[in-house]
Amino acid sequence: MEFGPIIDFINEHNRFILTAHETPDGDALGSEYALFLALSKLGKKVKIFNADPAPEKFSFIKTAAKAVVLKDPEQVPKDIDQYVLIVLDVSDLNNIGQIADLILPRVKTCFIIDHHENDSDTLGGNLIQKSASSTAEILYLLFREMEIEVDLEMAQSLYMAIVFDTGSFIYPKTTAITFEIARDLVTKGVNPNFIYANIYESNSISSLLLFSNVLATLELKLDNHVAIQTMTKEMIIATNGKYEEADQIINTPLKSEEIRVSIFFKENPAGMKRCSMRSKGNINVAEIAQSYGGGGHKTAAGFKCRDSFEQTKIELLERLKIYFPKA
Ligand SMILES: [Mn+2]
Repeated sequence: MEFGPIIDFINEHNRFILTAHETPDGDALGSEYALFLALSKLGKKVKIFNADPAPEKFSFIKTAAKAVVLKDPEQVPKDIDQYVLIVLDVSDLNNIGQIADLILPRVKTCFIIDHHENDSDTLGGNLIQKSASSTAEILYLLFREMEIEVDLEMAQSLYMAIVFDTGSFIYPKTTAITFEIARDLVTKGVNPNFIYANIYESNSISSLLLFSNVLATLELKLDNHVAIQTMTKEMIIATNGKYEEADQIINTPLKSEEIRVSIFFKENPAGMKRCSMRSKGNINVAEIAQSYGGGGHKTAAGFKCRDSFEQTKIELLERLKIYFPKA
């Protein structure tokens, strides 16, 4: 990995704003926390601004890093023109919400650190490593290069990010490097079961009921190779479940051997519609997501739905047909 440009960027500037993609996930938050702590150690002034709140389940990480939700222009530092922006875990600047309007045009410059497949925006510098399991993996290697000591607080943040983005070390971008890093973080005192339990065994009963509603919508298409599930805002309201606790539902159909693609249509309580896709093997769902203005990885991607779920469903099945010629 070419760390020169990001190291120069860090050395040349003193005030940093960190952000990540909308609806930040474990990797987005863990990466922000770890980089916040690393930059603070170097004596830099650092702030984290996100478009959306951090899901409750990640609050078990006790850290000095505070991810602030940017809601109104008053929150922007007065000396914003003295700051630079580092965008983490996303390379499409359409996916950083109001940060793109309130922060990006007013900072000195910006740098992107990411591992998604999208064609990246290049407003400033870029460190894109598509083969990395997570943004946190790239950051760990950067800290090692810069000889920044990873303390327990940073180690927990990085580990949370890696566990989240690899589905506990099983998704396709999990490599020997991922395990080497995990080994070092555990050596530093991270407790793997503690992190796992907080991420994957901490949902509410309401969300379990929401899950049962969503699973009941399951449709099997293209000779049982494609599973489709739908979560409406009515289901969220009726069960009192949490939208952000529904992120694992998409993985359930993939446990069946025949299922090669899992599609999840979801609507948040405000009525915003999204489509997430997961696949096995060679089916590139990132390519499909990109054609709808979204992005992701080859086997995990998503986009915002402009049309109805029904219309989008028809189009997606049409696109997926080529993978299942016998269906
Ligand atoms: Mn990530």
